[in-house]
Amino acid sequence: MREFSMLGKGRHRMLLALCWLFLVLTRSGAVSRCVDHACSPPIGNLASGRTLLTHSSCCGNSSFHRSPCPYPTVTPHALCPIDTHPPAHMTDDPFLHPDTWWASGAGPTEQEQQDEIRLDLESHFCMSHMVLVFRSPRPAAMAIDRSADFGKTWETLKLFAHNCSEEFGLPDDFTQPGSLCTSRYTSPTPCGGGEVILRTLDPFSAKTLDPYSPEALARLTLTNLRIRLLKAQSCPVPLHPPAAWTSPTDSALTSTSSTESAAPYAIYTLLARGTCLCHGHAENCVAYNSSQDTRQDSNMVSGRCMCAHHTAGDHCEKCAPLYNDRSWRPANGSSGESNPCQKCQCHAHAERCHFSPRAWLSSGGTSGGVCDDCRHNTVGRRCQRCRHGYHRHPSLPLNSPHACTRCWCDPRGSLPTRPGEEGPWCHPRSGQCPCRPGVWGASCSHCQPGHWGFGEEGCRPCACPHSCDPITGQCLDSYSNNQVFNVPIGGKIPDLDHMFTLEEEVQWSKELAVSALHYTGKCSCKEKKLRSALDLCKTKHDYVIKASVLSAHDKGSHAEVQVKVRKVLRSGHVALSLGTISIYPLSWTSRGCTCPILNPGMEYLLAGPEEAGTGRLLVTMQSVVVPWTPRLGLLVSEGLRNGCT
Ligand SMILES: [Ca+2]
Repeated sequence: MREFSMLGKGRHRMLLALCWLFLVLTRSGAVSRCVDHACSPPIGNLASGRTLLTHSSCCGNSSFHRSPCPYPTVTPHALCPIDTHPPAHMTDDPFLHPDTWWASGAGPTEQEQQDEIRLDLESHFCMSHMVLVFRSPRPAAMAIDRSADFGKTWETLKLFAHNCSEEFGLPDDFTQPGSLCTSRYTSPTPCGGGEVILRTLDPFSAKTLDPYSPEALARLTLTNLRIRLLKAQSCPVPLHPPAAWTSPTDSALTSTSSTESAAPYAIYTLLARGTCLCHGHAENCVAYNSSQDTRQDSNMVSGRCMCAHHTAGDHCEKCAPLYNDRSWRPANGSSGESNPCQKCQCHAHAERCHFSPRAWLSSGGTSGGVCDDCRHNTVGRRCQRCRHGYHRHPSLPLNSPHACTRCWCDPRGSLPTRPGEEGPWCHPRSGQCPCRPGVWGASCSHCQPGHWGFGEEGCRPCACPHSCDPITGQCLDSYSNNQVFNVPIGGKIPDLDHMFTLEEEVQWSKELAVSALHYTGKCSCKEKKLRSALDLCKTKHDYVIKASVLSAHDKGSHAEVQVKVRKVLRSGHVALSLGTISIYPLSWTSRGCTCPILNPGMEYLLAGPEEAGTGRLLVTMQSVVVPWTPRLGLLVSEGLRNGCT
């Protein structure tokens, strides 16, 4: 069990050579090992390139334990005696400088001699194990401590003592495995080249524990390392010095032993093997801050991770800003899973997102990212909706910066915005504005069919059944007008089936029937006979026309008959021309039927008076309504030409 302590100097050098070879090999890898896999930065000596602090480095003297050295040292170097064995000799290259060492100052007595070596790191690192190679006999009592909070609190990793119960009141881990104290590495022999080795994880844990698990990191992580040399011991005088002690190093030791035997502790090498802390998400680290670049040597283990797997932070301890769709996890060093961070779907409208446990749960454990600061007028967990006052552009994709376009609502036809709202509002998908009553169109810009008077109060319903002039509200009363719809661009075409039901057809034919005036049984008309053209002249009719009856309409208060004028034989104040006009039978109002009878489809000779004021052509009981014949036409034309003058 004590074979470690018996490692010779040659074996120690071989170990260092293997480590160095490993470092060279791992740093020259061209293909990233992080692709779809847990990865780790190269392992190196954390003490390399860094300043070790000791009592002697603050002008070490024998009274350090009465007035401890105030780390970090502030003593001007000029005031100190030249230190021929500075702490840096513990971290120099063991191949280039095989015989350099640090030596502590001498105490009043060997037993009281204490010293301390401290390594302050600028960030969190992981240390797997450390090795001390002593030039002096190894201490009779020693402690190795670490801090993970930059020196605020300390934890002892291991105590070393010849007699654990005597020195520390603890059992020896030889007799009680797992004890904090051990008697390993405490023998004074070998007097030179004796090693002390500390493994941060015990061999069983090192094999079974995922190195990126919280349990492992709790053991491996540190910001400061402290070696307390508590009790020195002298080399037992060899009764028969071994003949093998003839190496140059050993002869150097022997030759200088007389002059430097006062140094109770002397250390060739301090090796703190470790890496920067990256949670399995990086294979390289760079200097923690730029000021370090100037004094960084090639063997130095830097502290800031170059993160892969969409992680971020000095230690890849969080997800990159846009990759928080699931919570951050360390990689798994046992299975090799990289456990990368997942990108949030923000449709190119956000540059960061955060993880929401609630969103994660509601998605059934598939997505928990919530986009932050959605741009381009979008809102929503995924920036997938348009914000108030904007609506989706009908043709652009959602990830376009112009996917949301501003609502345009006609202020006259739209409902006013509510207090506190900025700008007009429309439906976020369709862009439909909220219209006032009777108003139509996506931007509420015109009246619905059957409404009129677009303005601040919306549009009013037409007074007549179907349609009216959209500006004046005047009823458009012909059948044909009903069929003309002012369909807005982008508006909805009115439901024609609805507008013209069978019922309407029935109503129309009934109107025709009632007003067509062929209910001869209802009214007994004493029709005026036309015996000669003189009859026309006698009565002094205002108008005499040849016309065919197109239709007749019951207007409630009166009847209106549409005729097509074929020939104007005489006209009064109203200028008549060929074409469709209306004539008004008066007898409908007074008698409920119209005499003389005007049958649609028939062609008549019509003569009657004009209504004063309106200029309407009237049909009275004195009117002439005679079915037209060519002979009659000839007769009347001739009579009017000759007799009515
Ligand atoms: Ca050295």
